[in-house]
Amino acid sequence: HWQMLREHLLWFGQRLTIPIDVVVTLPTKPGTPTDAGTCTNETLVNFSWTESTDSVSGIAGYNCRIGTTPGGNQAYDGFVGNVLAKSVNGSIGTTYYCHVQGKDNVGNVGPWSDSSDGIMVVENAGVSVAAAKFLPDGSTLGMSSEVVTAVFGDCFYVQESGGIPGIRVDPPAMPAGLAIGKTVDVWGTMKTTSSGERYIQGDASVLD
Ligand SMILES: [Ca+2]
Repeated sequence: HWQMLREHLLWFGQRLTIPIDVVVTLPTKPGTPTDAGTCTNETLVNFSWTESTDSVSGIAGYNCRIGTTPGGNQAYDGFVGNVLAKSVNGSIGTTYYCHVQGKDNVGNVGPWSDSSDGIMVVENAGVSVAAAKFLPDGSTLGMSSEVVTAVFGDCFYVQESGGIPGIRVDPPAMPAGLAIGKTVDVWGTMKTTSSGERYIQGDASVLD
């Protein structure tokens, strides 16, 4: 117990040190946002994530960025409130990525989540190889669970399980884990080579 007796008196006695704990906790890193797969024919692109926590002050909500590159913010950059999902209107042929950051009730922000793995808005989702070949050049498409039948240095071929024909896919870089017999999802844009071969300028993710 202490008491100030009079102001402006200089104190020459023993110094007092009174420790004060200031507790600052930052929100935890939220879960990586997820999307509806590798491609969608819905123009409303939805992302959802698992919560960030803050044991002291509680979570006020999330800063959310949605971009056309991993870590980008070209499509959305803002505070979404205390929800675990955000949608944007996507453009056909564009791939979208999302990452989020928790904000607590006293304004501290935590680390950004990792970026989602991307989802492309396409005109034609779930098409077969045969159907893809009927699509005009420039059509965007997605194909599910195709089987890899050949792999070259800069392209590969897929076909339906047990089916013929196959179609060539030209990716920007060969997908990790790609090999003959693997099952892949493929998405991209239909094109035709100068020699008349139909192919997909696109990408793939290996499912198993
Ligand atoms: Ca995805």
